[in-house]
Amino acid sequence: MDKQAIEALLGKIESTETASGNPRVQAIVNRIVRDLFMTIEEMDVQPDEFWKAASYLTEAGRNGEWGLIAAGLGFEHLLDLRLDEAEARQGISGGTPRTIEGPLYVAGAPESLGSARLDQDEQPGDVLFMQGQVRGADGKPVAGALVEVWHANHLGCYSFFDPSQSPYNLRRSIRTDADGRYRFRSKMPVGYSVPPGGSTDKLLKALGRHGTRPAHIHFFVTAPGHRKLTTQINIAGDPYLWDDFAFATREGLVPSMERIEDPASLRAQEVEAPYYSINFDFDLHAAQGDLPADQVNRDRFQA
Ligand code: MBD
Ligand code: FE
Repeated sequence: MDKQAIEALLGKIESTETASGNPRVQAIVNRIVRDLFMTIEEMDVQPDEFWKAASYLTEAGRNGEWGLIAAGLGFEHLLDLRLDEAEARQGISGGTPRTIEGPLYVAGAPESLGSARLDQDEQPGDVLFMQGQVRGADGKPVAGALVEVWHANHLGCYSFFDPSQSPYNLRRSIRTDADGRYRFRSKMPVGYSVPPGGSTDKLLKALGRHGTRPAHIHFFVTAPGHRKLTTQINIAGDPYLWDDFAFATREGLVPSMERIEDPASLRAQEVEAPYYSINFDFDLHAAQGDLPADQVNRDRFQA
């Protein structure tokens, strides 16, 4: 098709917009419509294909899978890379790397001081202890920081989204103690896979991709005077460690894990079988102006 005819149509559409609209929305929508017009033209998209896409988008919304699709197409990781760059431009580097929140956080988990047990439901798998310190940019421990932690069970499923688990199973909020320390006991998570037959699964299959994440544990770390950290750690040795469908694995977020089996330790930790232990410290950046917001607004669930 004649590109000038496309330009003429774009111009006509944009000319209907007025100052009563939102200029930011106008600029972004105009850009996306232009890009999609060009895609339709250059890829010779047929009417059937266009309407199939419209149905797909409708279905994905009805299924509540937009958060999964954003992760799977790499949008969420792109936003992380852009935040990293914005911080680097202000001379901020180092600290614990951020990585994506994902769509499965639930607000309102029980809060405790210093330590918590996350596994409230009976479930198979190895016991996992994880502990460490929250530190500020000066390297000093941060007392009273809030460490929000959430992860999947032995089947890769998250409470709230999986009605077979009790509310807030494997979800807790831990305040660091006077030495800036947190500690929790849980059960080893298994990697998540997108719901079979769902919208994300269909899209990934059409792309010849899988929809599996390596085993991981999510964190929000917040403390007054510091930038909020959204991150995850991965369980070393997972076959999908560097093949995450959400592109979230990063150097610095794969702590070594110790298997502990000596009887004295088992007794001291009140566990019956050998367990795993991960030490991991969170290094925060100081809050400062001239940086993109560290509190990201998005729709979140509250149980
Ligand atoms: C998850 O558990 C997750 O962390 C992300 C990012 C996407 C889907 C499931
Ligand atoms: Fe997750």
